[in-house]
Amino acid sequence: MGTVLQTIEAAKGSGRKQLAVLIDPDMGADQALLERTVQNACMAKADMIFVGGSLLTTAAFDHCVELVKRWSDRPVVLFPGSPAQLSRHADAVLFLSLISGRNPELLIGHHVTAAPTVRAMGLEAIPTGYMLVDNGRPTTVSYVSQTLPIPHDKPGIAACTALAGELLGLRTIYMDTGSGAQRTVHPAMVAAVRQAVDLPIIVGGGIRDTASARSLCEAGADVLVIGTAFEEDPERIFHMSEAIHG
Ligand code: 1GP
Repeated sequence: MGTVLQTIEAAKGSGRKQLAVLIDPDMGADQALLERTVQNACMAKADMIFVGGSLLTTAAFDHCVELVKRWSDRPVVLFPGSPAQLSRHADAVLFLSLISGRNPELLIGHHVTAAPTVRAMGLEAIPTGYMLVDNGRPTTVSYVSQTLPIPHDKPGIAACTALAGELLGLRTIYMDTGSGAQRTVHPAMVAAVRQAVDLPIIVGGGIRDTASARSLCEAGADVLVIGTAFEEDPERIFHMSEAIHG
């Protein structure tokens, strides 16, 4: 079996869209709920499980990742909101650089802090250009990161930003309107980024229905990340998975 990045690239190459279920590490406080969510993700044939969040209110991050790994046979990928969100129980970490923003700590600072730990844990690091996109109101991630998101209706800015990330050697682009967002990234913006770069494109934030999942995939998204919709309605994961996998 190859690395998680190789799996994502192979799926992209064959046109197979992927579903990543995002688990908020605070869910670890309710182990029964966490176990149910992980089991649902596996039964619904989610391709990966992402664990992370921009703001944690509980301290049991490592234990949460350990439980997710124990209960699932899918790759567990960290989507860290801070260098504290690392765990040797995961398979990989999205080594995120917030390229839509101009906060040096999130472009390189936290990476310097986290790099020795990532190496010591033996985690696969997936160099990822993270682009925050405006969804009409501030989200936790825009507030916590103290960065300005890319305007929702400016696909050109997103395309140039993604291209810069590709030229810098990043391996995936993650476009996000933030957890629980009122609207998703506009498919036209995904299409513009698809035109600009050949990297796998991950899209998340506010995906709640099969129609928007399909239109994001058609626009060129390779991986859809869904969290809030499954927390609100766990059954929805089965419909969304079908819509994404076709
Ligand atoms: C947030 O992309 C993720 O960073 C998922 O968002 O919780 O809105 O699905 P949702």
